[in-house]
Amino acid sequence: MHKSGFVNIIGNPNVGKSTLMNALVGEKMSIITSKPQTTRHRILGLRSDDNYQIVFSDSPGIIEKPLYGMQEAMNKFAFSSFEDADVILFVTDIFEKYTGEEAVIHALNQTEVLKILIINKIDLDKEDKADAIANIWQERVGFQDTFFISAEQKLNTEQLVERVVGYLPESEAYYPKDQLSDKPERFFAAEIIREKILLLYKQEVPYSCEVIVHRFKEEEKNGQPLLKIYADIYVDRKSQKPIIIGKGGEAIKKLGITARASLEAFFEQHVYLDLNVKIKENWRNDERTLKHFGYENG
Ligand SMILES: Nc1nc2c(ncn2[C@@H]2O[C@H](COP(=O)(O)OP(=O)(O)OP(=O)(O)O)[C@@H](O)[C@H]2O)c(=O)[nH]1
Ligand SMILES: [Mg+2]
Repeated sequence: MHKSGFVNIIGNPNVGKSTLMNALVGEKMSIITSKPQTTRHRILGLRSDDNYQIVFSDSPGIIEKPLYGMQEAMNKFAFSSFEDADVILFVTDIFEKYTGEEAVIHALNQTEVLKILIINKIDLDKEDKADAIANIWQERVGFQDTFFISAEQKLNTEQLVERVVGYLPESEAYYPKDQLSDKPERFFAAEIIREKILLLYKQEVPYSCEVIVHRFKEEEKNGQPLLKIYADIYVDRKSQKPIIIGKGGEAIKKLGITARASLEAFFEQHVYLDLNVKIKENWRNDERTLKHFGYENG
């Protein structure tokens, strides 16, 4: 018997959804940073075996009060994950405070999809709070199951996979078994660059950036393969361009070096990286640009 199904990972920003997705798939599909609102799109990560295929979906953290069209699109991606699944993994961590009034709780109670409560970051649970947190959650939402995990240390994550497979319907695989994601290589290239922007720049600057890879080409140099990646970094205000570039180009140089190292690790080959900063005033609220940047299905 072969099982297949869709398993959507949902939760607030910064609880470890992307870390969990990567741990479950076994590859770096989603970028991870210590900053909230790192993930902006839905990203599929596939895990296949002879007897099953799990189609995981990572999503942006739910934003209670979206301020930009971009954040509204992110919320649409997040809320669509409540419906098109066989199993929902609702992730929270031992630090999160919920009032019980949040839209996410309403959405969890509305959906008829099977739900598993995931309490993450138990490696940091010095005061043994995880059980009490799980009890509060169980009172708010009828979860079919609860798991205590550390996504970062892969504690209990393989047991979670086994349990999830148990819940999946009998079905043929939806994707070729050797496929890992639904996204093209240039999407991952852009995400890796954006991850470094989140790590290197402060405050609002990384949130106002979008990275678009406009050329992604494998070439040869001196008989060696070389992956050439040309990316534009869009900022949404003029004043942010000199911040990205930095004094004497220092900041963008550092960005280029760290991004290139990660790109080489990800694509397992030498990379030439060309970065350009462009201004697209107020793009986070501009419908046409949002569409162009891939937020149209939000
Ligand atoms: N100690 C510890 N840290 C974790 C664990 N899982 C995730 N983190 C950290 O929590 C932070 C957020 O992780 P992400 O995976 O980016 O969280 P996310 O829910 O995808 O966040 P958004 O995409 O912003 O919604 C990062 O600094 C991770 O390293 C864990 O099990 N233990
Ligand atoms: Mg994420």
